[in-house]
Amino acid sequence: MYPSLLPCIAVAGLGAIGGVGFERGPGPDDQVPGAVAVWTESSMKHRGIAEFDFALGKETWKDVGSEIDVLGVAFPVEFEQAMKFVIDSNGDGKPDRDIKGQTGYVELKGKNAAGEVFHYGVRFENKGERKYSWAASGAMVGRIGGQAVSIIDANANGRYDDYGTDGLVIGTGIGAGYVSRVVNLGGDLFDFEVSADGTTVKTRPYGGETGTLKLGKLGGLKADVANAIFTSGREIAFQVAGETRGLAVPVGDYRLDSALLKRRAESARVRSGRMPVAKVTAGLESLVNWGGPLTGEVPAPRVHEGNATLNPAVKVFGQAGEEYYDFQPKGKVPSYELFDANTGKRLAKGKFPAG
Ligand SMILES: [Ca+2]
Ligand SMILES: [Ca+2]
Repeated sequence: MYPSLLPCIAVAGLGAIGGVGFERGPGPDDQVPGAVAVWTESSMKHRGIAEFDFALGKETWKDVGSEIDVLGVAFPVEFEQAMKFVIDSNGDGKPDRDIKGQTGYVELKGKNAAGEVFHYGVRFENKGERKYSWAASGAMVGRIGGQAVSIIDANANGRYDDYGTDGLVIGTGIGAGYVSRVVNLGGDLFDFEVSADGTTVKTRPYGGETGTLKLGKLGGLKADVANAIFTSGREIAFQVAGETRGLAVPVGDYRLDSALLKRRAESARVRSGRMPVAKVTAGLESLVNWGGPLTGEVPAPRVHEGNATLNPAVKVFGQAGEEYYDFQPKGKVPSYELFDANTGKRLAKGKFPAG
């Protein structure tokens, strides 16, 4: 049996898409909006993460040049070998840390424009001779409303207040959503504000109407859902993977922003594709059924004596219209069966071209 994350994909040349499953039913008890909502302030502290394993919705990797710049502070870099450089991690003019090989990690220390000391974890990936990229490898962490909260500078600009972009992990899992104007802490919704330097978070009970957003089990695919983020507008986002009973969210239209599927060393990403928005209405549950059966679409496949020639630009869709892409590792690809979209007759089977 082929052990791929996405074991088999039915391919239709003209593309038939599976149905879309949205159901509504009674939701959990409605929150009663509080008459007075008072902000509560929580302090957060940087924690460097040498073994970074958060699943982020999106993240920015920047090139390592002759320095790394965080918040306007330059941390000089000097290459000693094709795959080795030294970095001045505290800006005192002396290189103090070696980075070599495929990956590396360092915690930087500097002073921001206000003269306050900041710490900033950075991870590196080798991209060739004398070429490395870096991304944030730390989080501002604290406890809010009884929950562990981690905020990650996912776009590597030194700030933690990029709503809808920077990473937010609630609880102890690895699945990150985005920093959001409204968050769910232990089942209750709160307005959420984070300072640019990430040291202060303010919350107060959310006073608007709420419903439940529930992502069903990933149908037919042998993979763990590392994260699944739905967004409503640019600044409201919820990570719903692992929320098997659904998650209370403000009413609104929710769009699948991204999800990451993992199985051992294999992974695939998911984006909304043709999935319609999930409408969450007051007091009700909006259920999104996703996953297999998957349908692939290839432009003009050719079949000759049972051998199919497929354009590698295949698009793979799930039952809600969600699109699967970025299959890793590159060489490992799903198998397929090619059907005539008009007659349903199987024309060929095989594996997708690598790449
Ligand atoms: Ca130094
Ligand atoms: Ca940021």
